[in-house]
Amino acid sequence: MHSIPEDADAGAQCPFPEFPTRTAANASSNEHIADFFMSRNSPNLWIKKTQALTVVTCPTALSLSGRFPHLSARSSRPALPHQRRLLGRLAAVVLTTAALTVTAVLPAGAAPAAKKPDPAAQHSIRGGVSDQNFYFVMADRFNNGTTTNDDGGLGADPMVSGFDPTRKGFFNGGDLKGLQDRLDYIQGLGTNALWLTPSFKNKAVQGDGTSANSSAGYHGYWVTDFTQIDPHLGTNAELKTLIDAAHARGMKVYFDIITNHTADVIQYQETQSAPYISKETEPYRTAAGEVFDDRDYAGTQDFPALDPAMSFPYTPVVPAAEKDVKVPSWLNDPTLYHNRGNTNFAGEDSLYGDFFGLDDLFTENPTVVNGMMDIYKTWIRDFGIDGFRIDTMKHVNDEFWQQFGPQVLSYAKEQGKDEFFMFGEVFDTSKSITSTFTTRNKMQAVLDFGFQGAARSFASQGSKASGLADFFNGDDWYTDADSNVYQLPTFLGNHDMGRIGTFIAQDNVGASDAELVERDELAHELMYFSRGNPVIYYGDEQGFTGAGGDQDSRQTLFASKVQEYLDDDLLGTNATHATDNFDTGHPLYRKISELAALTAEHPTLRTGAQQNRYAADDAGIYAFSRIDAKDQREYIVAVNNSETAQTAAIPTYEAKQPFNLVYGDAEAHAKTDAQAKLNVTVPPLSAVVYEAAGRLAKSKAAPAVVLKKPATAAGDASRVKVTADVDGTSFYEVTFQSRTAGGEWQAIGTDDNAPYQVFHDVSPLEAGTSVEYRAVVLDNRGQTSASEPRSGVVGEPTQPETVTVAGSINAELGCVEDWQPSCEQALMTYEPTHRLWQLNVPNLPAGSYEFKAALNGTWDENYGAGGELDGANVVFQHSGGAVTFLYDHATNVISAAVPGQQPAAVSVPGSLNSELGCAGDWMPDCAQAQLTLDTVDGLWKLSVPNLAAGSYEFKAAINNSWAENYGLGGVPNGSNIAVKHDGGPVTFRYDPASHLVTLR
Ligand SMILES: [Ca+2]
Ligand SMILES: [Ca+2]
Ligand SMILES: [Ca+2]
Ligand SMILES: [Ca+2]
Repeated sequence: MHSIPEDADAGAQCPFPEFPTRTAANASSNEHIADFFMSRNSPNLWIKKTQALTVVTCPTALSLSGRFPHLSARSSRPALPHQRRLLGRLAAVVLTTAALTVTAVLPAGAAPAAKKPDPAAQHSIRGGVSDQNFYFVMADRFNNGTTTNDDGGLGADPMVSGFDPTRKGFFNGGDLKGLQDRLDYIQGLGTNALWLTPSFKNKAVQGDGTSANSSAGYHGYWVTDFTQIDPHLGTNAELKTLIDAAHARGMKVYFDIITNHTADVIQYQETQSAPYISKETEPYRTAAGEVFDDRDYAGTQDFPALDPAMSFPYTPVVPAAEKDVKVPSWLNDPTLYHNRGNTNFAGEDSLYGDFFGLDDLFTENPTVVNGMMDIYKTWIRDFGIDGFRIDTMKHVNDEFWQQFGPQVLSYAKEQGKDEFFMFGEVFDTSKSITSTFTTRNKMQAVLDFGFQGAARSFASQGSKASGLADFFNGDDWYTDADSNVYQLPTFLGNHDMGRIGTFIAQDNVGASDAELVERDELAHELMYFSRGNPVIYYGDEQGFTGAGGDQDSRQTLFASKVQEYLDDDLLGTNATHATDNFDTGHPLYRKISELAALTAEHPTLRTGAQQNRYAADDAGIYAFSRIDAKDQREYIVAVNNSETAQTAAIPTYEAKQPFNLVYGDAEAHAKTDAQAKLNVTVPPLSAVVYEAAGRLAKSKAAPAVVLKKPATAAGDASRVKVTADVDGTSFYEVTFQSRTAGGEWQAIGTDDNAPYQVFHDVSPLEAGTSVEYRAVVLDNRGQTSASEPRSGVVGEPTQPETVTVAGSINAELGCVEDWQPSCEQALMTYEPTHRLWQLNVPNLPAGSYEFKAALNGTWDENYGAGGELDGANVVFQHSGGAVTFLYDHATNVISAAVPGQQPAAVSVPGSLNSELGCAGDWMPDCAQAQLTLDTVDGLWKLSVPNLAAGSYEFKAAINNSWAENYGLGGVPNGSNIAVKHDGGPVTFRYDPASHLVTLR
């Protein structure tokens, strides 16, 4: 982010030295003009040669002719000695484009001129809700309010009723009345939002009819009747009573709903096992037998008539006894389902396949879209439901959500539900994927699976604290005009993946119960103090654990008779599942209540802007600020995942600001130093929170802002990454706008933390379309400043023929001489999977090197520091050994990376693991997925003699766990790396310098 305008002339003088100056923080206003140099790109922009950046804007641009000739790369290197010293000294923000606006040239200390703020400037929104404390509860497993409904009115046979309290896969007896009886207990946790697992009438038992291979619909995900509460759980009237009782206490009630599938009722005439048949193999046909593509109709109100016998790859058949089992009755029409067989959870079948046999609805068909909207609108109207958690969102097409989201929301608002809130289950940790649903697909929020992974790594696995900083830095993927990351529900475990208590026990075998509880508390502290709406999975407050996910993580709070639960070791208590566990004195219950109360007292900790502040490179302190845009009182949260006390000097917004402790075991009072750093000591495995005694000083003037080159986001050609460099240290909110040729400026979204960026959804635009961007900064006095516009192009850039690392390293690489753009030994290799160019040098002698990226073998097109065309040389100090050069043609940035200490193990967990002979997929600790270190070139390699043809996804995992992992582009916790393999041999190579996994 820091670079220097190239070719600045240190000796030049501003012709108008009396023109007012604007200084950055810590710079005085009476400097000599000779201390300034002029930017080549902005002839009326002058930059001061000191540590703190000072900018002078001259009213008239100097003529550039003759003064700054277009220097070739050859003549621009080596950099002049004085320039090089300058490069070292200056820690300045990039200011490379055109002149600053008038608001940015106010003299320091002068009263700001009354100037109309730029109307584009916005506050970062807090849409949907950002103050909910969810309690996520499975009604069958919470409290048995009455035994009269235990068998659901279906009689004594468990294989018919589904009721068997000795089996974890059957109804255990809990119900809505039981929930209502225990509202005090739930509210005592600070809960203000109750999220019920699906509660509609289910197919009571599914399976092959044998006791061993059957289970019951106790979890609610096998719906037959979408209009009725399951009789095991109660009645519609009891639901109404429960909702009214919750509302009377100020608690909302959320329903867990499903639109992807119904119970498994449809069978296929041709097969029992039902392998997936692709649309390419067997396209859909109309009732008249004509081939059509359903995608052509998705999102419209049209759809061809279909015929069960003609239209599908499998012939759907409904057993006579179940012909009318589904309600509403339109659901009994088998042509309203995809009928292609079972999903393998990848590619097309992820949308069209049956989820473990469950009947997958034809969600491209408007009959299904409208039918589903009607079902759920009715529950809003008749019961006053406050919102929905939406199951299996990833398995339903985009066009469905683009209708369902806005239409159901506006209906709820018509019903007076002003805060109605919907969030989807998108089981994925890649923000590029999960954020699609809140941007392109117009939904309000998704469950934050990424947070779950990052929080577990931190609190349970002792991973490096910088992993959390990396994780939160990606939050900007969610920023758009009507939603952002602040409204995502966050969680630590759930009914599918397993409980946080289980993960902590598994990750810390042999640790004391006290340590396990401390780690559990640390995870909750991180969840309550960081952005999002925290979700408590019922039973976590009693230290529940369990052998794993799914049925093993669905224990009852009432006394259990399930053998697998009775031997669970609960954290923080000697209690077992043999007795009720509604203990409000349990340490975790008390901790969660305390966190909820504290954040209610200090709402900024829940809704304030969150700014990364500090992260240790190892286990240790991760710190962040929370600050309310209006209140302007900063909080510092510091969490420590190491087993010893840690101290850090944490950057804040303001120097000499007193802070008071509001949470944790630390000094009661502290004060930031002259560099605005707060010295904080955090005890092992715990959290500390400080609140500033005063408000942030008002900004004197809105700071200068410059856009970086907008570039296609790594791994997602439908998003353009737009980043603004803001020259200042106060609290700012940056609104981004875009327009295409002839169009009006449109708001993309507003970011309230550095780095200031958005990932603009350009999916409606053709590749090659030019989009213009601008950024407007709003400071805490309501003043604004705007960047000059800068253009980006939609889609992947056309890659050059070749890229060479041309520089003073070339002779060492075996080239004839240095600075040789045509040298073969300096050619980089294009890695199509990552869309990056890479050159791995196993052993480069120690020294100081300079280089640039030269394209197509000549200097005609070359990029230097900061990805600037004809820019300054990149300087690289090397202590000897392996180095990897990387060039990204989307940003034109070339960089050098060196490996740290070699890890003990590297593996490629992914969907290919079972093909490699692992027990399952996505197994970082699988023996067959391990790479070995090739000491010749310092790369880790795994050669697979014959990998079956297919589409695979994987990542690199370090030391057999997910705690440290790298995805697309070598990004920590990044997106999965996707490849299509034609079959045959393949070698996976992991480079510990760039963290890229490449295939050969
Ligand atoms: Ca019951
Ligand atoms: Ca589906
Ligand atoms: Ca949105
Ligand atoms: Ca940001």
